[in-house]
Parts: sequence; structure tokens; C-alpha cells
Amino acid sequence: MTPEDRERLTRIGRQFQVPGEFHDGHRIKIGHINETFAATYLHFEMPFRVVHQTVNTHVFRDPEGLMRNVVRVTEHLRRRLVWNGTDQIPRRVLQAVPARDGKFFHIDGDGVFWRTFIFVPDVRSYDAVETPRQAYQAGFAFGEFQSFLADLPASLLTPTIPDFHHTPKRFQRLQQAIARDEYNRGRLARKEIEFAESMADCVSRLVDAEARGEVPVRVTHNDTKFNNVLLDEQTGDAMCVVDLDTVMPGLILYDFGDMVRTTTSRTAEDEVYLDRVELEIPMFEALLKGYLTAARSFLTPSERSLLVFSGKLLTFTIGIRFLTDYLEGDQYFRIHREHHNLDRCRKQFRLIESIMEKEDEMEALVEKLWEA
Ligand code: GN1
Ligand code: MG
Repeated sequence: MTPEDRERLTRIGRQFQVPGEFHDGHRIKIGHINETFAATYLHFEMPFRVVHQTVNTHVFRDPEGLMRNVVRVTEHLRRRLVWNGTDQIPRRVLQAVPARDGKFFHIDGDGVFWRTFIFVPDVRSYDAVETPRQAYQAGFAFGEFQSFLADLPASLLTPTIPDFHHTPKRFQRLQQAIARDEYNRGRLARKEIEFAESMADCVSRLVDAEARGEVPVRVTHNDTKFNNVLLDEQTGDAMCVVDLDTVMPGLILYDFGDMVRTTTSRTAEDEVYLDRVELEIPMFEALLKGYLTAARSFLTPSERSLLVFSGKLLTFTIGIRFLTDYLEGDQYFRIHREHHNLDRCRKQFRLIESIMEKEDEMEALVEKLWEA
């Protein structure tokens, strides 16, 4: 940790109701959006570990509303876990730590918005799925998350990013970026632009289904990347769903779709060897099995009939967000190399092609496992 980071964390730590004295800390996740640090405090020699995390307020315009959502949702989950008699509850749901003034956030002198959670020990996350068992665990964890929140009225939550997964609006924004081509990058993304345009017909399918009342609005996670579920280091079991910033009213199909995007191929989100990118049927089958085990009790027939489609659509939606950001000069997603957002987009589009090749097989699995 740099001396500046240390100084900064010490200062931030004092603002929260963390017992003891700051001992040390380090950066733990280079997310696309927020900054995250783990810190250890010593309280009469006993270590107490927390996570201090910033909220990017350009992305999340109402961070206080966001934290209200997070507290409401985690308290609801905790009540359910207690009711179910689950053990190790502190490892199964995030616990926000209040600031000295009792609020669940602190705004520092530079206007940076901070919140603090108790550290979840002995778990790890993976950027890419490695085994079908992990896929099962992720499917089950997010399915259970949705099922535990099924009785929390979605209207109690603030939309932290309005129209977050609204594919037609995302598509429109892409078209604007293509037309403007402010960074003269359109020529480098010709094939991707063509591919995106070829998908125009399916962009409004889920929002239309929602508008017609065919699929219900529920409390959903909205960022169900595989690395947002923490797995026990020893057993590999899913312990805790994290990154609750986008928990808000949504369609469960957005969650399932993003799981398909991130949990069916053993490649990273920015894989450049595209011939390695494939929807792996054993991964999909395990993911689906885990998900249905937890979600069977609340899924409606129309939701079920759109599961496979949602995989394609969410991969497309995130893919065009990467492409748009590339064309707009990498303003949104943090990049680590040149053309990074274009690489991310290419990976998503290759996965869509693979999904289209295997759609029938995937639909057959939904039928089979639903009956099972
Ligand atoms: C962002 O910050 P992170 O990595 O959890 C993004 C998601 C994208 C994801 C792609 C608020 O998530 O929507 O799917 O990157 N979150 C936001 O990796 O835009
Ligand atoms: Mg996130």
C-alpha cells in the first residue's frame, strides 16, 4: 500500500464505528467502477477486518439511496437466514458498518462517498468459472438470493441506475456513438458494429414482455457476474453474494442472463483468443440446475421460457455497452490496456454466436431440468 493510501484509509476508518486502531490495509479489487480496500484494525490485540469501499457517484447518482437499498436488502436476507437456522450468518450476507454519525456512509473532504462492510473471511472469488460445480454454486446462490427477496416489495427500493438493462436504450446510445464516432474508432470496430446492427430485432423483447405484463418486476441483483459470488476457500461452496449496488427492481431474466454471460465459458471477460470462447454445455447445465433448484418455487412459465434468450440478450447488452464506451473514448469502464473495451466487446459477441449455435440444446436442457 502506498503511504498516501495508508493515510487515506486511516482517515476514513476513523469515521466508521470500527473497534480498535488501524493496523494495515490493501487494495483488493480493481473493479470497473468502484475502489475497494481491505483493512485490519487491532482491538486489544484482536484483529477486526473490514472492507472500505468508495462509490463512484458519476455512475451512481443517488449513493444515499443506494446505501438505503443495501441496508434494507441485507437486513431482509439476514432475517431469512436466521429464520432458516443457517449457520455462519456473518459469512453469508454482507453487514454494513455505520459511520460515527449513525449513517451507513461517510463523505470525505474530497467529496468521495465511502461505505464499510465487515470482511467475509476464508472465501475467494474467481474472474472466470473453472468447473461445473462452481457454475452450480453460482446459479444456486443467485437463485436463492432472488428467492429470499421475493417477498420484499420491489417498490421499496430506489432504482440506483435507471434503465440499467434497458437494451433498446443501450442500443440507441450505441447508434449515437457510431454516428458521432468522436474518437475515429469506428473503422477499428467495423465488424462489431455490423454484428450489433444485425441483432436489432431482438433488443426490445424483454422490455416489451415487461410492458405487456408478461414478466413480473421483482427485486433483482442486476450484476450477477461470477466474481460477485464468494466461494468458501476450502469447500468451494457459495457463501455470499456481493456487490449489491445495483440491487433494485428488475427482471430475474437480467440476472439469469448475466450468469449465462459470465459463468458458462472458462475464459475471462476480456479473452482475446476468441477460438477459446464457447458456451460450454456442462457449465450451462450445472448453472441452470443450481439456479432452478433455488428458483423453481417462484419462476413463472413465461420467465422460464425466456431463460435461454436472456443469456443471449444480456451478453449482447453488456457487449454493446463495452462497444459504446470504446467509441466514446473509454469514459465508463476502467481500462488496463489499449482497445480493452473493444476486446471485451469481441469476447461477448463471440459468446453470443456460440449461444446461437447451441440454443436448441440449451432450450432442451431447460425443459429437461424443469421437469426433473
Ligand atoms: C460493471 O463494477 P463491476 O465490475 O461489478 C458494471 C456491470 C457490467 C460489468 C462488466 C454499475 O460491474 O453492469 O456488467 O462491469 N456495473 C455497472 O464486467 O455499470
Ligand atoms: Mg458491480
